[in-house]
Amino acid sequence: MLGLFDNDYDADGFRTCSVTGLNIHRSAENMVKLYGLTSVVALLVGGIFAFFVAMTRWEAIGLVSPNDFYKFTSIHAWNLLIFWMIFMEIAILYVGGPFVLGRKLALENVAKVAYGVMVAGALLVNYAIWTTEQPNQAPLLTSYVPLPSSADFYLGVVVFLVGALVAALPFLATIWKEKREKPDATLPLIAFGAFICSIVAAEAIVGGLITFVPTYFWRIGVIEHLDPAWYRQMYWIVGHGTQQINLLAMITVWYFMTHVVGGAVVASEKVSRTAFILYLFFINMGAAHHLMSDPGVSSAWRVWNTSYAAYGAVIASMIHAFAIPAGLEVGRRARNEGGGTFGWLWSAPWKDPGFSSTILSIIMFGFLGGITGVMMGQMQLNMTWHNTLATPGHFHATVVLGTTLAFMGLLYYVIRLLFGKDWVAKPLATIQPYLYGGAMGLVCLMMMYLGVLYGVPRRHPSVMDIPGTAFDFSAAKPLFAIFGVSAILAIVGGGLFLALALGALFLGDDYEGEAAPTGAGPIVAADGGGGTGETPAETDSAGDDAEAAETAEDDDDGGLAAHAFSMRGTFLLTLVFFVTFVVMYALNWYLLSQLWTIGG
Ligand code: HEM
Ligand SMILES: [Cu+2]
Repeated sequence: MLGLFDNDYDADGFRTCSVTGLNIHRSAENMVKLYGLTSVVALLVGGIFAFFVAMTRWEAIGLVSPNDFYKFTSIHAWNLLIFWMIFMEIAILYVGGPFVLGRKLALENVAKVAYGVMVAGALLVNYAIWTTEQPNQAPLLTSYVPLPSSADFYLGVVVFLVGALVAALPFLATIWKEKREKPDATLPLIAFGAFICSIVAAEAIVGGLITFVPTYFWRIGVIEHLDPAWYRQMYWIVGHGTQQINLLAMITVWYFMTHVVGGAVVASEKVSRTAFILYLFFINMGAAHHLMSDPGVSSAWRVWNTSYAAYGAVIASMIHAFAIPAGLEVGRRARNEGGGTFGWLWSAPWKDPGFSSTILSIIMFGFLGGITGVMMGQMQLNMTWHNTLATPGHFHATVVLGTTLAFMGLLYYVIRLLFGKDWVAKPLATIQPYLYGGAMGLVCLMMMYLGVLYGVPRRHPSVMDIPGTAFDFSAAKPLFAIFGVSAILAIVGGGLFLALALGALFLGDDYEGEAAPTGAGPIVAADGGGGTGETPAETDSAGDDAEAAETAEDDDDGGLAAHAFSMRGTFLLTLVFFVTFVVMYALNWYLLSQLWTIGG
C-alpha cells in the first residue's frame, strides 16, 4: 500500500535495523506500522476537536454552542485519550515483544482481526457520539450512569475493548514462546516493561467490560436499574486503568528512546525492574482518587487507597524518573560525551525531535503532571481541585505533555527506522516538540490556575456568566486569554507534527541511518540480566566508544557498573524536583487554608 509496507526481508522474513541492531520480523513490523498509522488518524481527529473545545472554553471566542459543547468534548476525549493512545500502545507492545526479542509476532492473524474489531468499535463510538440526540446525552469521557448515552455508544466501547484485549494476545503469545524456548533467560528490560504494561492493560480492559456490558444492557432496557455508585467505582477501573497503560507505555518509551537516541544505558536493572513490579501491585489503587468526593465509600477506604497504597506507584514513577536520566548520564559519561556536572546533558542531541520530545516528556510529566497528581490525590487538597478546570489541567500535563509527547518522539523514529523515510523540513521538526510542549505546558498551567485560584468549573462552556447564579468569574478573563492563545499555539504544534509525519512518509528521502551510540547495547538486551543478547549490531557497531563502558561491566547487576561513573548531575536535578514538590505541596495547603478562617 503506497509503498509503506515494503521493506526488504531475508528468506525467513527478518531484517536487521541498521540503527538499533534489532532483528525485526515482517509480521511484527507490518502490525506496528498499521496500528501506529491508525493512532495518528485518531490524533488528527481528536486534535481538530481540541480546537473547538478550547475555543469554546475561551469565552471571548465562544466557538461552539453550549448544546454542542459536550458532543465536541466527547469526541475530543475518546479519540485522544482512548483511540490515539491505545492503538499506539498495541504498537508499543509489538515493539517491546517481537522486536526486542528478535522474534516473529505470534498469532499474526489474531492481530489483524483484533485491529479490525478495534477500528469498528472506534468508528461506532465516533458515529454514536456525533449523532447523539435527545433524550441521549453526549457521554464525555466518563458516561456516568444514570446519564443516558446512545446504546450504540456503549456497544462501540464494548467492541473496542474486546478488540484491544484480543490485540494483546499475540504479544503475550510471543513472550510465552520466548520463555518456552529460553526458560532461564530473563526478559530484557524493555520487554519486561511491556509485559507489565500488558498485564495492567488486561486488568483495565476486563474492568471496562464488567462496567460497560451491563451498562449497555441497561441502556437497551434489559436491565432496569444500575446503581450510579457501583458504576462510578467500576468505571474507574478502566477510566483510571487506561491511564496506567499510558504511564507504563510512556516509561517503556522513555527507556527505549533515551537509549536509542541519547545513548543511555540502564544504571541498575534491579532498581528499574523493581519499580515496574511496584506498579503491578500498587498502581490500581490510584483509581480511588476519582472517588475522593464520593459519599458512597468510607474515608478510611479513600485514604488507604489513594495515599498509602497509591504511593507505592508514585515511588515507582520517581524511581524511573531518576533511573532514566541517570542512565543517560552514565551512558554519555562512559563515552566521554561531556564532563562536568551537566556536560553530558548539554551535549545531548537537543535538535533531534525524537530526543527532545522524550526529555520534555520526562521533565513536564514529572513537574506538571506528577506533582499535581499527588497533590490532588490527597483527600484534603482534592477539595480545591475537584471538578474544577484544574483537573483537566493536571491530566493534560500527564497524557499530553507526558504520553502524547513521548509517543510523538517515538513516531519520529518509527518513520525513520520502520518506514525508512527521513524527516522533511528538519528545522521545523527541531522546533516542533518545543512548540507543542511549551504551548501545551502553558495551557495546563492556565487551566490549573483557573481551577485552583478562581474555582472555574471543568466541563462547562460558559462560566463568565452562569445564568441564575451569583457566580462571577470575570476576574479570570486574562488567564483565559493566555489559555486560549496557548491552546492555538499548541494545536499549531500538534498540526505541525502531523504535517511533518505525513510529509516524511510520502515525500521524505530514504533514510540510511548510522548505528545508535550504543548499538543494541545493554538496555535492549541486558547482557548480565539475560535476554536474547546477541544481535549483530552489538558486535559490529557498538564500536570503541562502548569499550570504556564494557570494562565497567558489573556482573551482578547486568548493565554498567553505575558507580564507575558519577551521577551527580541527575542527583542535583532530583533535588530540584523534590524542592519543587515540597513548595507546591505547602502552597496548596496554604491555599486550602485560605478558603476558611481557621481558629478565628
Ligand atoms: C492541543 C492540544 C489540546 C488542547 C488545547 C486541549 C484542550 C482541552 C479542553 C479545553 C478540554 C475541556 C476542559 C473542560 O471544559 O472540562 C479538554 C478536555 C479533555 N481533553 Fe484535551 N486538549 C488537547 C489535547 C488532548 C490530548 C492529546 C488528550 C489525550 C491524550 C486530551 C484529553 C482530554 C480529555 C480526556 C478531556 C476530558 C473530557 C471530559 O471531561 O470528559 N486532550 N481538552
Ligand atoms: Cu486516575
